[in-house]
Amino acid sequence: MTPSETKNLDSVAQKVEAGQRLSRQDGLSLFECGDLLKLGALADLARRRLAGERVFFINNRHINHTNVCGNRCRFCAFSAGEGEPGAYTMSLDEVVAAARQSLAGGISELHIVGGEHPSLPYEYYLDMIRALHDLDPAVHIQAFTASEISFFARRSGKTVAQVLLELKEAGLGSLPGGGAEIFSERVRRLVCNRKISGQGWLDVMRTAHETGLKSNATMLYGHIETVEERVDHLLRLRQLQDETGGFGSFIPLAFHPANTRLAHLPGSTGIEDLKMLAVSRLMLDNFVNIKAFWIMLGIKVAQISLFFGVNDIDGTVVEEKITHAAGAHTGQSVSRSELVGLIRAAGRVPVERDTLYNVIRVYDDGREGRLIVDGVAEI
Ligand code: V47
Repeated sequence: MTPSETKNLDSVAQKVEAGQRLSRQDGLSLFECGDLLKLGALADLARRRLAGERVFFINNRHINHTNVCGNRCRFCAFSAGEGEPGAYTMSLDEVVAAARQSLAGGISELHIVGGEHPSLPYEYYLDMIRALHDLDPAVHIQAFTASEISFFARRSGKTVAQVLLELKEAGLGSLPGGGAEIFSERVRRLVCNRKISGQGWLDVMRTAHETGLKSNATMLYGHIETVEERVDHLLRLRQLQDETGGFGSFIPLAFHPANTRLAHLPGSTGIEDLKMLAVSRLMLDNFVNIKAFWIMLGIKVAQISLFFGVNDIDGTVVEEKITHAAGAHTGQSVSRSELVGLIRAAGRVPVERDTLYNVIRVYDDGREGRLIVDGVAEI
């Protein structure tokens, strides 16, 4: 590190130690910092203070009901035009069958994200939520990004508030954090010019929180955004969280370039991923949960990220199409015992949570390498 980088990091470190809020300039200094381990130690301190020693995971299932999308974002390898080869749309029966399959595995959450299909009626989404809620009212349905919600409103001629209320009445529990990408309009014009604006995404989330629906927040990084734009994104999320307190977690999403129209870009490195997570923990002082989405990071980097500010490694997932279409090499699913083992090996306490971070089970039996699930010892 240059002497001025060292000086800047020292002053940020003093602020973190004193529990003070970090500024835009501090965020830039953190990204410029060449000392990854020092950054990790600071994020670890902030994590310990805000989130303690527990590491969360969830037993969930992702369903991507359609890949047909009118947005055709340049970073997306998942979407297809209507009628194009590879385009698919699940019938409601198929969505319900996929959910039913996972209920036997004791999932507590269905996580549903799809394309913005130009010709599916609004009722398809309402009926989907109703049918899934009827299937098992105890399972939390986390569905539809803020971008999809805004699309449903435009398509149905209703307001965002009406759409959210109707979906909530049908059984929607919360919103996932996707669709945020990078709030910078410069970047959005270049990579997702048909998508909801950054401000539009924040407005939908504000309305959701006012309607009593919690949500997550994300940021897609590692493509053409600058560090200034990353810091700006984090600050805008922090501001909204100050206003509503409605965000449950923040998940930085590492861009995967394969099969996208940005395939010439290299994608992020492991060091960049860890740095991104650490800076998120430090800047987002009002987000208790910083989540590493192992599907995108790889399970080993996700485990190491527990020393870089992370306190949540997402879930069992079962099936994921968006990142795998863009070249992710990770598996589709990981078992509960594997997640527990990874967390234990990091010296932390595994906790299975529900979507809203209520504790389902604390794995604190202390038996190294062994996991007791429902009274039965698993290796
Ligand atoms: O909005 C699209 C991203 C998001 C690529 O809330 C890509 O817990 C990487 O919403 N490389 C959808 N990312 C996924 C999503 C999500 C995922 C995990 C957890 C949560 C949560 C939500 O996936 C999109 C976009 O930002 N994405 N293409 C790609 N090539």
